[in-house]
Amino acid sequence: MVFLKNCFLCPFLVIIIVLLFFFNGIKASHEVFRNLQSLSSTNIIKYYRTGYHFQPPKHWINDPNGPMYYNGVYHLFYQYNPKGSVWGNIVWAHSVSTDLINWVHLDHAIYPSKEFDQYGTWSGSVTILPNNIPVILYTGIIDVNNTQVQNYAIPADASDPLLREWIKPDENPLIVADNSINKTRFRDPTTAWLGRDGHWRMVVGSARRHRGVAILYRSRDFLKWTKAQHPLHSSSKTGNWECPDFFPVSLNHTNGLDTSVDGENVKHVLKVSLDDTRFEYYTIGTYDTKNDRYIPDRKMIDGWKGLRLDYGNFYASKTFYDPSKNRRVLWGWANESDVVPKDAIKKGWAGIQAIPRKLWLDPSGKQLVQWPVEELETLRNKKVELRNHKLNKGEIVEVEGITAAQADVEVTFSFSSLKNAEEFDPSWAHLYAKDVCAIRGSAVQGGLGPFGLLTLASENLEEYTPVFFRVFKVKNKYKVLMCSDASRSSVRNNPKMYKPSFAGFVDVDLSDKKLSLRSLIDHSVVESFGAGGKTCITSRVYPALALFSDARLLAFNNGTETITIETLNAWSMNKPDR
Ligand SMILES: *[C@@H]1O[C@H](CO)[C@@H](O)[C@H](O)[C@H]1NC(C)=O
Ligand SMILES: *[C@@H]1O[C@H](CO)[C@@H](O)[C@H](O)[C@H]1NC(C)=O
Ligand SMILES: *[C@@H]1O[C@H](CO)[C@@H](O)[C@H](O)[C@H]1NC(C)=O
Ligand SMILES: *[C@@H]1O[C@H](CO)[C@@H](O)[C@H](O)[C@H]1NC(C)=O
Ligand SMILES: *[C@H]1O[C@@H](CO)[C@H](O)[C@@H](O)[C@@H]1NC(C)=O
Repeated sequence: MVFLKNCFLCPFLVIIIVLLFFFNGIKASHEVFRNLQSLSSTNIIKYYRTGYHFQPPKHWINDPNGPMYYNGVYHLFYQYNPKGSVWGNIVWAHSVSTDLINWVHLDHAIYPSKEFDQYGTWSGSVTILPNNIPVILYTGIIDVNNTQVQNYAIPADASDPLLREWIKPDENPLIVADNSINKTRFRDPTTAWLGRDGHWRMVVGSARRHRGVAILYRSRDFLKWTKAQHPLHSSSKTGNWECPDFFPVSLNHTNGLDTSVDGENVKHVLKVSLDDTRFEYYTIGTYDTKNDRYIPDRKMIDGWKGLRLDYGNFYASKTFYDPSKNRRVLWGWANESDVVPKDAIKKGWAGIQAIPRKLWLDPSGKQLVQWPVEELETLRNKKVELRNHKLNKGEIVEVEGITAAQADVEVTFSFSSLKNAEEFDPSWAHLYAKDVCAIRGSAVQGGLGPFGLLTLASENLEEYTPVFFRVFKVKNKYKVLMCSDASRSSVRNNPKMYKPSFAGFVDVDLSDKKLSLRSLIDHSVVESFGAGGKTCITSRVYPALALFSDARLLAFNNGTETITIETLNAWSMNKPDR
């Protein structure tokens, strides 16, 4: 083997083998730290805790599970370690709300207790049956080898308005992997949908070698499930699919559709979380109900370069249909990125849920659009604004008079010409947007842009997280890059800290010469929505100086084209009452 003769990788292989030996854990989607997972911290570090994002009082959280609206109450379950702040001991924690903003934390809904889940109660979904009974489908781990099965749970008392207690009937497990399925890659059942033939369908995430697969099951009674001959969909070289989400969207309007809706002017979306990249991708396509197959539209990229719900720190997301407001709502997990495990123990908590977002199909049919749920606006407090403020090259303006560490800001920028747009270097054609952002950051002066916001900035700009646009010329067209760049977000000198230059391209018509941006800033998270929610980026950042009242918010322009802030509205954000 040529590879061994000239083995520059060998030192790394040795390190990997040593690491595998040390952690000796099951390689699932999580790093496993057996010695740390039940270590609780006595003091909770406050300064990176968020003010208005979803977080339990302490310990580790990951995937949102089974979100639903039921009899007037929103339910959010989520993967939770009741004993510590790294992944482990996972249960389904349970919180309820009437407005998606104020949450009450209840007892855990599901936790390992039976043969069919004693080694773990992993992610899943809720389906509300026609008799108005919500049923949870979730993945149970049945042995030390990480063997995965699909189970169900039902409310002990469906008339309890909070659905506090859940039971796991004896028919479990509902589904075990047959021989064609890798038992350790068989998880995260979706919400089920009802076909015209009266049979339920749902998919489970999996992989056949390096091909990601959404295995399809059918059932008449929700208890006996049969594997379909073909998966709903699969895609080569994408690795293991986690947390699949399959749902219809309407071409007519921005309202959401119940998961079983199909017919005229309905498209379907398949979203998967890729274990290999730890990012999520989706395609838009057609659900061929006759053959029970999903077919992505021709121009969709079905892999690592595809569309993403969020180009930042956002994973294991899941949508649900909210009949009370006719919308489809998206939840997603934003992990910590400061962590070496030791830090997590010290901090006493890890992980947040991103602000729930309404999600719909762009009229072009080419992408989804997302916007924070309107309820968030009830937390807006003191408002400040800027109107028609010009920014020449190198100029900045501070947005004064708000709590810049806990704020919501919406801004529309305009410019008078596109002629200053820089050429898009042809050698970047194969790069990801984030790589272009790393090369052309906010400090690299340009033509049309970079311009945008400087969030969580310290007094003398020693640290800041810029969220900005940069417009490039490609032949006769324009390409808009949106960045949320954590590379200067903290002066903390921890070489292990993850400070990515997250970015996505924005498919937007520039004929009105405007670009809009909204950022939700909350101590250690900046969640941004470009061009009305066409491109979304969540960054987790850990400033050392820009804490509480020392944080500042500014707008900047570093391009030769003068930029006008047409309108900028910024609000201090209240903490929810609970
Ligand atoms: C786990 O895997 C090992 C090695 O393949 C095997 O010897 C053992 O019997 C398995 N344990 C269970 C509970 O399946
Ligand atoms: C099954 O999945 C595990 C990861 O969960 C992987 O290590 C293993 O190689 C897979 N087995 C086969 C036969 O593909
Ligand atoms: C979209 O509009 C058409 C024509 O009005 C109607 O037939 C169809 O049911 C609508 N579809 C959805 C999903 O609202
Ligand atoms: C704008 O560019 C100048 C020159 O490169 C740089 O010093 C400054 O930090 C940049 N501003 C921002 C906000 O990055
Ligand atoms: C979040 O944390 C960073 C830094 O540790 C990792 O690089 C990411 O892979 C991780 N994201 C997920 C979804 O686990």
